[in-house]
Amino acid sequence: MKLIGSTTSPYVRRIRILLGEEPHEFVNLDIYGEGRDELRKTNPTLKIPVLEDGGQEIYDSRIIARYISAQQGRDPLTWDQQNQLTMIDGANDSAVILLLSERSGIDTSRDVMFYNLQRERIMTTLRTLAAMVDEGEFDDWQYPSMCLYCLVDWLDFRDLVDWTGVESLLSFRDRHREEPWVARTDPRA
Ligand SMILES: N[C@@H](CCC(=O)N[C@@H](CS)C(=O)NCC(=O)O)C(=O)O
Repeated sequence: MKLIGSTTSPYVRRIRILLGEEPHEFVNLDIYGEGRDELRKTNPTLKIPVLEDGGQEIYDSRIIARYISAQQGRDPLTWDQQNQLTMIDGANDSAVILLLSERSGIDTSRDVMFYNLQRERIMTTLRTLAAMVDEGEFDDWQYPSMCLYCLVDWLDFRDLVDWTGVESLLSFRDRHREEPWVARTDPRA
């Protein structure tokens, strides 16, 4: 099994944590630099992660997680867990847009519709996820908790949000720092 990604992507990190000790090769690409040609050969959507297993390529962390979870004999996600993933991905996708825009020299703090929508989505989803954390919905270290961990830690790493009112997400992150593969996949390392 081969996982193609990068050490900084939160979508890749969740799969690395899920894979844990499963035997696999990890290919770390700089997708905006010298690794882009390799990415072009790998995935026409030009996104990571990509999983290759016995001639089967799989795109998108959500589908990759389904594939790995089935192999690991994990229960399929409930509809509520699927909704949690959709919220986590919604916030994550909008935050990636903000980061790539900033790197393109665009001031995303301007009062314009497109960036207002991204910032609003990030905060509405984070507030809902923080309330779920307070209700104990992410106490178990299952795939949705791994995804939430990777989102929160990445938003903090990239300094993309003001945590006022959603501090319980940072406490959630701090409570789970010792989980398997979390330290080994730290994007700051
Ligand atoms: N829905 C995808 C999102 C993956 C994604 O956006 N990955 C980022 C890296 S953090 C990426 O490859 N971005 C490339 C781009 O947007 O051009 C998944 O869950 O795998």
